[in-house]
Amino acid sequence: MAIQTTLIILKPDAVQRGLMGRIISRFEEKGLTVVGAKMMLITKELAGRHYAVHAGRPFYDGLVKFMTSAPVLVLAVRGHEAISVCRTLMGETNAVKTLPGSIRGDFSCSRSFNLVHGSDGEETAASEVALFFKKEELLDYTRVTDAWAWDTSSGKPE
Ligand code: IDP
Ligand code: MG
Repeated sequence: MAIQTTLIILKPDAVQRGLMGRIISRFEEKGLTVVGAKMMLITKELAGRHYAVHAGRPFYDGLVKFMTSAPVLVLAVRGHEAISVCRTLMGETNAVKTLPGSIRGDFSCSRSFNLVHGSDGEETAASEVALFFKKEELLDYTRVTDAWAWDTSSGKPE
């Protein structure tokens, strides 16, 4: 169990549909902290590096086109078990099938325009955060509510 930092991208559909605030609130309300944030237009080159694992898949060209088509909001999100907590908050990739209660389940009904990206493991989180943020762009701070967001009485977060 650990404090982790993960990369979240509010995709072009989230920005265009005016859902940035509501999606950020989901992460904040869960007890996670935004430690980095920037709006940007992702270049084709950056999209290719970020989604290299999907190169050659049938949906790859459409995915790169989508992700480079309009501004995104890139976030570094930190907290107890942040990687899996964020994936659960996001819901499954195919928003048509995923349950209401998740970000994708509540706000999307598309398999490709599914509003958010979130790192899927410790290694990808580290490399994706480094791909989008310089070290000095990540703020190392605690929120006053952290003491009540998880239990540290045993010496490790629970
Ligand atoms: P994830 O975003 O839930 O981790 P991945 O499998 O890593 O899902 O796929 C990356 C992104 O590619 C998805 O979020 C979605 O936007 C798009 N995508 C994945 N599978 C499909 C598909 O079968 N058709 C169209 N787009 C897809
Ligand atoms: Mg993925």
